[in-house]
Amino acid sequence: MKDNILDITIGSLHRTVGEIARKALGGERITTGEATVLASEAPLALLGLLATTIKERKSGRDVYYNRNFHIEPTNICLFNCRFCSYRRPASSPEAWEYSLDEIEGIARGYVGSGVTEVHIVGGVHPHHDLDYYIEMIRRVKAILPDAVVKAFTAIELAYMIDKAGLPLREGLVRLKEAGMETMPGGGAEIFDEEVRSRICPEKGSTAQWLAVHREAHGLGIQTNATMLYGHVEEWRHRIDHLDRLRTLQDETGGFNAFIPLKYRNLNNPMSEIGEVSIVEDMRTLAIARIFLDNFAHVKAYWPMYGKDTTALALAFGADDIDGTIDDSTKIYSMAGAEDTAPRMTTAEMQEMVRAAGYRPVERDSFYNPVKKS
Ligand code: V47
Repeated sequence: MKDNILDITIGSLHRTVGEIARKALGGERITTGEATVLASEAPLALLGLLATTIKERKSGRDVYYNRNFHIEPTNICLFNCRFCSYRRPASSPEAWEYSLDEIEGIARGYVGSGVTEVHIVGGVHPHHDLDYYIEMIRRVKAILPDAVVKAFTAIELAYMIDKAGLPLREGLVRLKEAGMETMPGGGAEIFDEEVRSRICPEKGSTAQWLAVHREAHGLGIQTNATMLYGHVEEWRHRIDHLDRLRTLQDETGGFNAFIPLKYRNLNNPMSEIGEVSIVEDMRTLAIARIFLDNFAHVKAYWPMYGKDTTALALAFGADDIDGTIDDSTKIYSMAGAEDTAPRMTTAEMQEMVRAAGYRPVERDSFYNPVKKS
């Protein structure tokens, strides 16, 4: 350890920051207070080295990507979240709502393409019920039986199951039987109740989000977790968010990946708030990798960061860059992300990972390597 670059860096630091860095490096869990000190006082380069060391202990030289596409059935939504650039009222000429036949048509376009995952999320449509979503999953699964259906945020799920008058568990069992094999991490936003009430007052609560994921984990449905940062929240809110996720993961072990989502500010009711810097993005990512010692994966979601920032994120603890996408999501392009038609080939993804010094691994939705036939 003596002449190790990390040791030299840590040796030159403010004593408290150095002690916390050594603790994290020694594999010990850091507290929320310690994470706050690291977040505000540690040099960016140290955070990168710590997060990279921890990432490499978990996934070695591997960085994952997959072949996926999204289906966004509607942008009509009951809730009017202030950060959202995607939602339209039903009366808007920009509102869309695919029929189940149109959704089948989208799925059919991917037959034989090698996709291993279909990510389905959209607005919380006031008129659809649980049977409609069950039918949607069944039809997609019938067309793409080898692809995993990763469907619906906890907020969409809580709404459709509540509307059906069913207990959460029963609703999730029915969706699982229809083919919902895993769940994305959306809708988490920021768990702090006061901040949440300022950015999405109408949306399902933190308690509801956590309850849906807890119940899903109990049924063997693995899920992801997100955090929307870079708006009105402070570092203490980000760390509180991570802490609530770490606590639930201790209880269930059901989370696959954590995904920090940077607030993009084009055309939404909070647009007067600027976007945070790339330095802030990397600090947030690295702190998440260091703090979430019980999460196997941290994902840099390229349609949100943009490709250049995603490439850099591989030096700040990310071990996953999501998938090919094939221009099938509008949530980020409508909010101002660089790629207005987001798609990447597998060759591009592999090249990005190799350029960062890592080994690209195509994965399925559960992080098993995809065997090439
Ligand atoms: O919950 C909405 C976010 C999320 C904006 O699980 C915004 O693998 C930034 O959860 N600026 C939905 N973010 C998307 C999502 C997701 C994406 C990729 C992978 C996975 C996964 C999940 O998008 C929402 C919200 O936090 N969002 N508007 C915006 N203006």
